[in-house]
Amino acid sequence: MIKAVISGTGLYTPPATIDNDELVEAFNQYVELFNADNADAIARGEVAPLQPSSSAFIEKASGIKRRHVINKDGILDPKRMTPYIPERSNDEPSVQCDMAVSACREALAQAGKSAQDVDAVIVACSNMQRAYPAVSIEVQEALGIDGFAYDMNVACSSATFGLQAAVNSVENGSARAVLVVSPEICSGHLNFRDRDSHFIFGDACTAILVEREEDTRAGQGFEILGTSLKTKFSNNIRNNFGFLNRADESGIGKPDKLFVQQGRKVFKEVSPLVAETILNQLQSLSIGTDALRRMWLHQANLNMNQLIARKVLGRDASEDEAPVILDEYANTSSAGSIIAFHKHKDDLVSGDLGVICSFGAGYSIGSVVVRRR
Ligand code: CO8
Repeated sequence: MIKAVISGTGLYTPPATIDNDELVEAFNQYVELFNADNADAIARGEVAPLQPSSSAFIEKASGIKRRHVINKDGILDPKRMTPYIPERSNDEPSVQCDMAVSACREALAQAGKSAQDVDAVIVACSNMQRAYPAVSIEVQEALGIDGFAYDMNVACSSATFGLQAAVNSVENGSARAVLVVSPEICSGHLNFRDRDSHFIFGDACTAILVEREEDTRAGQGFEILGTSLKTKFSNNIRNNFGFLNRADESGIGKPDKLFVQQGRKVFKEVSPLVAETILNQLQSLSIGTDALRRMWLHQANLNMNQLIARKVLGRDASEDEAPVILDEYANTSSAGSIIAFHKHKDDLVSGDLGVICSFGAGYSIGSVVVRRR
């Protein structure tokens, strides 16, 4: 039987960063402008005045300190509050393709492989920058891979669901090696005018190379012991942007065409589901929680991760056991748990066990148990 392993990972981090103070300053300028422009209506009680945001709240409620973004100026302009990412001609690589190629090259280099060793590319992320042709096929072409490619979207769990698809392709013999790549431009769908969520997201791209064990060096990478996927419908994280928007002009420009969430409900409902999914999976693999060396959790909220880790371990987890990258990256949707894995995997020794776990919109949860070879 063919066994699949993770032999390399890569990360593209946009160079521009926005810290909480900068973001809050721009937001509060927007609030002042809005309240001044609407002073009469506010005085008549027809419009509610907007409230300022605060860096202290953001860090305490989420653990986020800064985020990397594709474009900083557009987001920080209080009259715009949207990244400025110029359209490219059809002859140029798309922005997501550029990010993906960079992350994939690092994953290939880490594994000591070239494009000729790979048969498939899965672009798995929350938003595709166009309807078609598939971004994955563009990435396949840019890397020079002779094989097949497809896009998939399971929001925050896209990368872990993509991992399962890659494992399936490798283990059923339809591909020798598969790249799973997650170019997340979350700033493109974040409402920077919404006080409840303007601080949540950042941009990044991860790549994972999944290969046949027989094609790798002894001791290289991570065995995949099992994947466990779970979905349960919820409207608590929703974005109504889509190709039918133009068929009803009354909805164009409404805030529901961007990211909207009931953050507190998400926190309460998703945390126990995630802990249960991980615990059930470990039990089915006959792995005790005391054998777990590390959890690379989805990076949305620090308090949420600490709660989930506590529910799994039955005690507080150290940062070594559940590493945090959201302070630096904020929530990068499906890339988050893979960034944590990419940055915090090399110190594990042969036999160490860990779980990569994503959770978010859908709801969707993807859990992948791995063992250092
Ligand atoms: N500044 C100051 N005060 C604020 C701010 C702010 N910016 N925002 C809210 N407040 C105030 C509120 O008004 C409220 O005041 P009061 O108590 O007087 O009513 C108080 O702070 C508390 O507000 P909340 O209850 O909203 O605050 P929480 O403690 O719940 O924290 C969080 C809000 C941080 C959003 C938190 O609920 C959270 O992180 N929840 C989990 C969310 C989560 O995991 N979501 C998953 C995200 S989805 C995903 O990962 C991928 C989706 C697909 C990607 C899409 C790409 C764009």
